[in-house]
This record gives sequence, structure tokens and C-alpha cells, in this order.
Amino acid sequence: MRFFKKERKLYPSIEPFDSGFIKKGIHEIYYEQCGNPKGKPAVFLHGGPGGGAGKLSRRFFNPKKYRIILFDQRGCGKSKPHTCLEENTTWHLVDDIESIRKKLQIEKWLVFGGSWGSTLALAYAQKHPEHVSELILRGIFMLREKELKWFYQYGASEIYPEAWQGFINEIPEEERFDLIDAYRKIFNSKDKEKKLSAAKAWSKWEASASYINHNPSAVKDSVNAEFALAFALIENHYFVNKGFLDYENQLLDNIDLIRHIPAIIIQGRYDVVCPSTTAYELYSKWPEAELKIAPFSGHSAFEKEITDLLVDATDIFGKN
Ligand code: STX
Repeated sequence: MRFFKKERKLYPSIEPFDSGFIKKGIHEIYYEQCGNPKGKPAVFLHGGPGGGAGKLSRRFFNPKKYRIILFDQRGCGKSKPHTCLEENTTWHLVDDIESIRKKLQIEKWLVFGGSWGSTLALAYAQKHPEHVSELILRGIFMLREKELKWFYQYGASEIYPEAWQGFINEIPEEERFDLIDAYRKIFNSKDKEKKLSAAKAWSKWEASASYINHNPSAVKDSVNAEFALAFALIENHYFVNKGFLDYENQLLDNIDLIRHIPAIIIQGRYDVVCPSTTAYELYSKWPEAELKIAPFSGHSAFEKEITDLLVDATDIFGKN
């Protein structure tokens, strides 16, 4: 037992030692490498989908120990074309991860993913278990009907009523019985102004509910037009299509394919975006994994305890 636990911060800011684009059909996927070129390979899978990796994500890993690979998933961040939904499915992303791995001549890597990044990590690991050395998963999301309904229809609405009001204000009352679909109609329309205002509302709702301590700067960043359009349109596209999974419980049912891979699951007790039940259901089918519940945290990777546990986890696996 450690009584005086040292507070852990992110590792210092770093710049990539290599970056580029991989061309796949109509898409160009931006990737970068940071840290130690001879270090232990780790790939960072960002959230959303549509959130982009961003600079802070480089800092969960000790740059002296890790060769850190980050990329922006199709249609978001620096990847091109921006907000493109064609040829944009979970399985395209899984294939992109393999393309990056092969291009960089990596045999096995640690896979790190939070929120939608955890969904994608599970999908990738189950498809290519032989290339995954360890898994660090945070704020577990398995894209099942009950998870989508909780956050976009009824549930989280009861906890953040004022932010929820902003989310539903975009939608006429008679269409509110299916909000994901109502947003889909707007995002597929030609009304650019309405599309942008809906995208901002969609993005702001998620940012508002992601922190147990209200985080005004995260909420402000979430309504940046370029970010909000990619985030909202891509998330909505994946959710309307149920994550392009063959069936609802696919990621849970296939867990035996990856149970041999060392894994740490990190979950905020008060995660309102991806409630703890999902992490617990995953752990129940995967008892070899280590489940760490942060008792005073919400969803974001930047909740203090969560950052701490994530950096701890990369340090633990960095010793291997
Ligand atoms: N989507 C949850 C998710 O993956 C349902 C997510 N939430 N916020 C993010 O990702 C960003 C931090 C990337 C904005």
C-alpha cells in the first residue's frame, strides 16, 4: 500500500521524428512516430471515431522507452479528405492499422485505446492477435444498442440536463424519439449552416459530459468548426451503422481470441459517456485482464486519476 502516492503527470511535449501519409483508395492517412526509434513499439488509437490523435496523446508514453506511433483515422485530424465518410468503416480502420504496422516494419506492438479507441483496439486485436503485445484500454465502449441509447437518447440526459438541452435543441420535438437518426438527416442534408450548428451541438454534448470537473477549455475546443464537423459526422456515421460489426455482441463474444494478451482496463467510476457496466462486462469475460476503476473520475483520459493510471500502465508494460 502506498499512502503518499506521487501524482503522475504526462511525459513532456515531444515532436515526431518521422511523419507522413499512407494512401489507401480515396483516403490519405496521416501518421507520425515519436519517442525512441529503437524503443518498444506502441500504437495510439484515438476516440470518437473522428476525434483525431492530437499532440497531447504523445505524452502518455515514456519517450525514452517507447517508439510511439499515432495516426488520424480516416476523415479526421490531418487525414484527407476531411470528414469523408466513404470507404470509412471499422474494418477499413483495422486494415489501416495493419498497413501502418507493415510500413514501419513492426512485428508486434502495444495497442493503447480509449473510448472508441478501445472499441477499435478490441476489433483490431481480435482480427490480428499475433501482432499485439499488450493492450491498454480506457473508458470501454463496445458500441452496443444500450450504450448508444444511454448517451444519445436517454440516461446521460438525466445527469447533464443543461448540456442535454443544447443537444436536443437542434432537433424538432416530433423527431426527438430517435436523436441519432434525426442528426443523421441533418448531416446528410445540403444545408451547410444547419449542419455546422448541429455538429457543434453534437460535439459540445460529448465534451460537456466527459469530465467530472467541468472543463471549459475542452468544451470550447469541441466547437471548433473543423473538429466538430469531423467528430460529429464520423461518429454519427459509425453509430447509425452500429459500428459495422457483424452483430451486436461481436466484441464480447470473440474475447477468447485475445485473452492471452496482457491487458489493463482503466475505467472512471462516474464515466457518463461510457458507463462502467461495459468495462465490467468486458472484464467478467476476460478475468485475466486487470481492471482498474478510478473512484473519482469521469470519461476523459485527462481526468487526473485516469491520466495517472494510463501513464502507470505504459510504465508497467514498458519494463517488458
Ligand atoms: N464516443 C466516445 C469517444 O470515443 C462515444 C470520445 N469521446 N471524446 C473523444 O472521444 C475525444 C477525446 C476524441 C474528443
